Amino acid sequence: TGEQSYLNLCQDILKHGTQKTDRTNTGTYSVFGRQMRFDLSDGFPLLTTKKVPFRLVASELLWFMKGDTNIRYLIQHDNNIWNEWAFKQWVESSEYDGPDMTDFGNRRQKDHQFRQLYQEQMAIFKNNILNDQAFAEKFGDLGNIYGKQWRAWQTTREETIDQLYNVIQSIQHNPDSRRHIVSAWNPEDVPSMALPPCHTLFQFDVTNGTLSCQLYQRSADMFIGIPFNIASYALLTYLIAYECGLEPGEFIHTLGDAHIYTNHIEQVKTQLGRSPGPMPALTINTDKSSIFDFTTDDFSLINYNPHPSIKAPIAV
Ligand code: UFP
Repeated sequence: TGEQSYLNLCQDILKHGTQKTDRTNTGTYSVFGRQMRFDLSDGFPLLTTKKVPFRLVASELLWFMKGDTNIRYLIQHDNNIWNEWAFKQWVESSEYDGPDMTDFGNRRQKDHQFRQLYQEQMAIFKNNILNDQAFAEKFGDLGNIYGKQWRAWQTTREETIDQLYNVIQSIQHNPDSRRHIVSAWNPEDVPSMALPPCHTLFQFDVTNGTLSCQLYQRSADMFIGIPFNIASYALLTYLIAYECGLEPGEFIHTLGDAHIYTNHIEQVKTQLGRSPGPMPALTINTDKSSIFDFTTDDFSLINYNPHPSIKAPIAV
């Protein structure tokens, strides 16, 4: 369990993974159907074998919880993790008349001159998102991704469903229910999303005053995405537990296609050569009564002493 289960799964994929082509033209080693478990009463499961940027996990989760799908909030919080997805929509739109950005994800890695052009265009794009409200509304929105589905799932009867609010109500009023579910996978909306949800559905369980969460993730980039996803759902579980007056129990992470990109192999091996340290602890500001009023200043990690971060290209 814990960080070791993450490291074991990486080892398993390197050893037994099947080489596959993928959407991003990078290539992966991949396995299908695996599970990791993290006991949240042991501490907060932020990996220690490399530094994981908790600050970015926190602002992204609060962004989801607000029901926001526009990258403007993230950029205001100096969080750039979703920029490429919005940028892609912008450079493919008819209003874009800058240099050709086709396949920028791959080209920026191979072509130094192109990389500079890309960085210039990205800087202009970010600036416009921050300073031009109309531009942000049009090109900063990623479509009906997580925030929309969690907080305002659109029904055929022109109503919206607040799944996150509802699940908190059901945990509080009917803890033994086996229906504490939130789904981000909305088949009608999938084609319009910048990126179809990777973390598709989660379920809570209440046992002996503790709250556990299991996530089904359809597609898992083990090196870059997964350490982040573990931290994000662990944090969500802590927050929902706090809201419901429960103790955090387990986070169970179930994976569909679990893969290591071929250009992350060396980085994974470096990480596997390191030994995990003690887990940090999460502290929550108990002055606020509702997690929906939380800002990134309302929780922090203590005793996080990871090995250094490891750089790797991200597939777009
Ligand atoms: N990915 C993650 N976690 C995430 C996220 C993306 O691992 O939270 F948003 C990775 C999985 C995959 C890629 O490598 O991003 C998505 O590509 P696809 O939609 O083709 O599965």
